[in-house]
Amino acid sequence: MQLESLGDYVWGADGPGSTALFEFQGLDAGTYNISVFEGRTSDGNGQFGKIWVGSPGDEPEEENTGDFAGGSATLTSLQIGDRDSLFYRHQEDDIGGTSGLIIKLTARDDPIRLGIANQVESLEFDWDSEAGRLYSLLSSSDLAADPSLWESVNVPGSMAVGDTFQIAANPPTNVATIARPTDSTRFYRLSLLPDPPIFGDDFENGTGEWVAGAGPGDSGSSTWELGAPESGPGNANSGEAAWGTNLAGEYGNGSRTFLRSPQIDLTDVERASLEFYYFLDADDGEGGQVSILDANGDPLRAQLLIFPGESSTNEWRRLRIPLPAEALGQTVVIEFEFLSDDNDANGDGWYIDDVVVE
Ligand SMILES: [Ca+2]
Ligand SMILES: [Ca+2]
Ligand SMILES: [Ca+2]
Repeated sequence: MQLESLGDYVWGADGPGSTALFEFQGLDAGTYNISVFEGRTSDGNGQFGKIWVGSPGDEPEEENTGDFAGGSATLTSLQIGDRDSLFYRHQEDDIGGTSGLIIKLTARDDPIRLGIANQVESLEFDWDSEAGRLYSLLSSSDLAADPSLWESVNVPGSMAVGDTFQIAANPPTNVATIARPTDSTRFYRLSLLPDPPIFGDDFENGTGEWVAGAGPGDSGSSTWELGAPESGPGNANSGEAAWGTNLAGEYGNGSRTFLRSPQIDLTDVERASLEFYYFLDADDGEGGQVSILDANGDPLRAQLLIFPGESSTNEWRRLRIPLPAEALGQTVVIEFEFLSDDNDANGDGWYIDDVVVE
């Protein structure tokens, strides 16, 4: 998915110096060859990009594809772990472009070793586990059945989340014992579950510890409200509820109104991304901004993101951005602030839903 656009890409053009960053999530762990190519055959000024693995902060300083004008470039033997993303940053130079990317898995990482001991009355499983990870033991009487149809086994000590019994890691080796099933043949596999988000709120369960308030000079003409939007997008991005600067009707003049998240503990976190959905309809010179605050409400990173008004997004948009280094290793608060001027040309405002830090 597209992660961000810089320079002219924000405005839909593609002038020299513009960049566009793409993130590919959820790739199977293994070794990869990554190829990028340009379909156009005549490109007099070369074509370059950056390809890397890990997180946005691992971006190389310089291009690393080499010149692939009129052809292609391939980076070989990239190791992608199960927590890694693959990134491609396109570097625009006004002539040519990127026609595509080929992501080729050349060797899948070895699966986790799962041992099973038959104890007559019970079955004892053991596997090598990694700190902080979550596992699920899956079972089926049909080896050929689609893995998504295998049932999650209720292992003693596991935690039910939906239909999945999550087993916390107990490194270096997890041991789980279950009563031996009565059927004559049964198959088991171990699933490594994705890391749960550090923080997430779809706003379907009330205000919680979110705080709506006003900054210095606010006129009081608009406030952040939680509920079903009647103006703007006309609906929440998920479920029934979202936050909006006036859920029914336009915002007023002179707004400086903020919405602050609960405290989010990033004490032991080395990298994290912020994701949320937004709808914005504001006049020129007005709009929203996102800042990262510390636990006392002081800015760690003011104006991490700025959303200038001018026209309406017309739909909910997803945004995902890595949290800056200043925000890591401590407890933070995310602030969404909406600002309007004293000009009567106003819009439906800013709406926020589905905030996730992971
Ligand atoms: Ca070029
Ligand atoms: Ca919602
Ligand atoms: Ca205005």
